[in-house]
Formats: sequence, C-alpha cells, structure tokens
Amino acid sequence: PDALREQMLKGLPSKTLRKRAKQIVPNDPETPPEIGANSRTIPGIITQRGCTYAGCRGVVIGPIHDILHITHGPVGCGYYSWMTRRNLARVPEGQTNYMQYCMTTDMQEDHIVFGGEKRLAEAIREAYRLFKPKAISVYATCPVGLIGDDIHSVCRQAKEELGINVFGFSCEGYKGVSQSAGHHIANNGVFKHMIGLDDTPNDAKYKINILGEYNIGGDAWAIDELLKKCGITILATLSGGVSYDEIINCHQADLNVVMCHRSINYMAEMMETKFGIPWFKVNFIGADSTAKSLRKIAKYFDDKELMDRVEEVIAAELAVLRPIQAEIKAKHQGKKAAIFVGGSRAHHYQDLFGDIGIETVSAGYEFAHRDDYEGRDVLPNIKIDADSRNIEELDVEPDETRFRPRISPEAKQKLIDAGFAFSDYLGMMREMKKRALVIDDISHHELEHLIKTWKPDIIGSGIKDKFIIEKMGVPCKQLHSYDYGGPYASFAGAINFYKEIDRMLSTKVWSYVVPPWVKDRKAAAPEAPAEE
Ligand code: CFM
Ligand code: HCA
Repeated sequence: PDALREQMLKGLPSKTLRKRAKQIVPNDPETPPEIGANSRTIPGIITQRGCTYAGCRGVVIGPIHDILHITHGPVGCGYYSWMTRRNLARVPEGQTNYMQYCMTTDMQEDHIVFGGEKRLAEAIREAYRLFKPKAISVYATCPVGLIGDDIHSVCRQAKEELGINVFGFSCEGYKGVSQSAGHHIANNGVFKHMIGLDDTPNDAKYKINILGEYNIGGDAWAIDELLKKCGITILATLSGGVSYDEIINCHQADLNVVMCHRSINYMAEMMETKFGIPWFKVNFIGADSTAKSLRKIAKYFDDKELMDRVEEVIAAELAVLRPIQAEIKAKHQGKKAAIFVGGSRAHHYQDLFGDIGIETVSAGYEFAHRDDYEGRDVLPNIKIDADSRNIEELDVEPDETRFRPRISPEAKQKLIDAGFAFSDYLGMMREMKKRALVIDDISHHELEHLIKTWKPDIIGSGIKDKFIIEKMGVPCKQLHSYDYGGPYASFAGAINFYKEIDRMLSTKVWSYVVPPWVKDRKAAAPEAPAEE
C-alpha cells in the first residue's frame, strides 16, 4: 500500500499533497490510524461528493412521502433532487405520493435582486390549495442564503395562516463541506418540528425505530418483513418508506437501532437525551451481520420468548441462504473488491462481499467523519473547524414529563458487562485487514492508480465513476442505486446480492474491454475473440 499511495500522491502541488496524504492511510485494525476526513475538497480534484442541500432534502427528509417538499431556489436544484435517489415508497390507496412531484419556487434573476420571500409565501399557498398536505417543508438553496431570504419566518407565517405544520431548513448547498452537513441540519429540523408531536401510546410488545435506513431498492421493506417474523414492531424507519404520522409518534419506541451512523447519529443521541430511548448500532447488510443484529435486539429486550423466536427465524432463513452462498462463494473465493461509497456503505458492504469470499483490499467514504473510520472513541479528539462550527448543535434536555428510561441502570450495566455496546460505533477500520488502503473522498486520479496497480475484481461505487471503472475493464456495482436492483438488506436481500455479483463477475463482457493504457487487445484480454 505504501508504493501505491506514493503513486497516487506523486506530482501533486505541495499543499494539496500534504492534505491528500492525510486522507490516504494504510490500515491497522488494532490501533486505527488517524485519517483526514470531513474537510473541504480541494478545487480541481474530481470528487464524488454532493452538497449540503442534497444531504438534507435528498437524503434525510426527501423519503417522507406525505410531506410536501418545496425547494426554494433556481429550478436546477429542484430538478436534480427529483426522483434521482432510489428511496422507494408505498403510498396507501387514496393518498398522494408527493415524492413524484418536483416542487420549486423556480427563482429568477429578479427574485435574486429583490428577494424571494414573497415568491416562497405564494408557492406555499399555491401548493396547499392544490394538495392540502398535512405538512410542508421548505429547503434553502445556495442563492437563498446569499441574498438572505428568511425562510423560517415565511414558514412560521404560513403555519399560522394554513393551520398545518410548515417548517424550513437552512441547508444551502455551500453550508458544509459535503452532504454530511445536510444530514445534521435535517436531523435538527426533524427533531424540532416533528419528533414528539403525537403522544398516542402504542402497546406493541417489542417496539423499535430503525434510524439511518432509507429504503433504497426496498431495503427497509426487507428489514421490516424480517423483524415482523420475529415479532418485533417497527414504529418508524427514519427515513425510508415512512409517513409523517409515524415519525411524530416514534418517540413511543423502547429502542432505536442505527443502520447508517453517519447520517443519523445526531437523532439517536437527541432522542436518548430527551426521551430516554437507548440506541445501538446494527447492520442488516450481510447474512452474519443480520443474524448478529437480530440477536442483539433480542438480548436487549431480555425475553426468552423473543430470543427463541429470533433463533428460529435465523435458522429458517439460513437454511435457505447457506447453500446458495456456498455455491457462489466456491466460484469467487479469493477475489478482491474495493468500495468507495457515501458514509456507511463502504463499511457495511464489506460484510456482504465477505460472505462470498471476496476480500475488500481498499475502501473509503465520500464524506464520513473520523468516527466512522476510527470509531466513536475518537470523538473527543476531533478538531472542530470553522466548517463544522457553522452547523447548529441543538441544546437538548430531558423532557420534563416524557423522559422515561427504557431499561434500568442495573439491567443496562449487566448487558455492558457482558460485552454489549450502547451508543457506540467501532468504525470501518477495526473490521478491515491490516495494510488495506483506506482512502477518504477518493479522486478519479487515485482510483485509476488503484485499478492499474491492484486490479480489483470488482468495485462498489456510484454513478459518477461507474463508467470510468468499467471502461477500464473492471465491473462496478453501484452501491447507492444498486443499479436499479435490490433489496440487498436482510437474508433475502443478501441472496439477491450474491446472485447479482456472481452474474457480474461471470459475464465474459469484461474480457472485451481494452483498458486505455493497453494497446494490444489480445495481450490485454487473451480470452477475447479476435477482431472479425
Ligand atoms: Fe447513509 Fe445512505 Fe450512506 Fe448517506 Fe448518500 Fe445513500 Fe450513500 Mo448515496 S444516508 S451515508 S448520504 S447509507 S444517498 S442511502 S447511498 S451516499 S453510503
Ligand atoms: C447524493 C445521492 C447519491 C448519489 C449516488 C451516486 C445517491 O449524494 O446526493 O453518486 O451514484 O445515493 O443517490 O448518494
């Protein structure tokens, strides 16, 4: 990894080199090395990152299908976030699916010059007249922040005038260094304007929320189905396949389990402080990870009946899965993967590749923070820079009437003594091999070096680099959109994934691709048929 790292850094201007050098580190699972993360991308470097608006409107809140989302800004921002992320929803008969609409104030030059507040107030009224939603949410784009429109006062007035919940997000694209800032802003807004609004009790026996699961390709449905078999009730999945009403009542849960730590750890912490709901990390991506997560939930509830049920479900699911896994593993054992995705999947999908014998030799996030790499124990040592200070930290107190510890301090201690980790995430590095190369916010230049030198058999990535990778003769599985497949979560999803990766690796098409650095096709791919 040292030689490869050197190649990647070679030729960069000295300031850029110093910065990138901190973001490319050979791994040590015993003592995870410090990695540079959550800092600005240097202009000129080709990054896969998105903006703060994308993280707030597109990722965290967009999937709530019965909120009417209005993008306040030029039409491009609204258009970009229109159905481009694969967060699926099933909408009950008779209800409108607002996710299918692209609502925007379509700001023009004169709104930039004279202000866009009136335009926004009119847009909210018009949208209400047409659709009568129970809630409207407004998102600020870059120019809105630059000209200083006060979207929050417009929302307050509209809330009073219309008698429905209307709230805004100051998630201007430039507000943070990536979409990660948008996650935090979204968490704050959902917490302030939705969580706890409906106190109707729920008498389900084992009731939990899934935090950080966005129903890409139907993952949330697959998890829901699995937990139902175990007798566990999901009150709300934040935010995937979920309604406004589920979210405003989800503080009735007795546990929050966190899938994507990066995008929603803020909410887990705030709900614990305010309502006394504990949280821990789970992963339903990968067969063994899914079984482990189910057992952890059952152990938390400390109920023999639930534990037995969970074991029955795991046994039944694995009886179907194991033969398929074994057959596919036998074909691909020893192959190498590299994964560069978002803020959690670069870690989670290593388990799924590992299930079929494929080792991840290099991985990195686009925008995660040091804790997602090195584990939450580094949190006190993370330097807060000006870009992070920019994002509001809510001051949360225990709720005077509604705070209720869900588990007694003694029971909690007993679990901790037995090795149970609450409020924790150990990060990606502890689960990767020694000397694997960890790369934050990878650039196209670095990716090309990785492919040429290490020749991974498959790369997990996104739309922005998929075709660069495939033109180099390496299959690229999109781990954001799943290349329009999925679900991949839970046992049923894992089977889908094994089969799909098997198909991708087994097709002969890769042998027809001549990487750009090779002149002679036959030498590049001996299996390829001769030119007709
Ligand atoms: Fe969390 Fe996500 Fe991800 Fe993410 Fe995303 Fe996504 Fe992702 Mo694309 S919330 S960090 S901001 S798991 S949209 S559903 S796939 S980059 S790895
Ligand atoms: C986003 C959304 C995205 C992009 C996917 C990709 C998604 O970052 O705004 O780059 O392929 O999952 O849809 O992450």
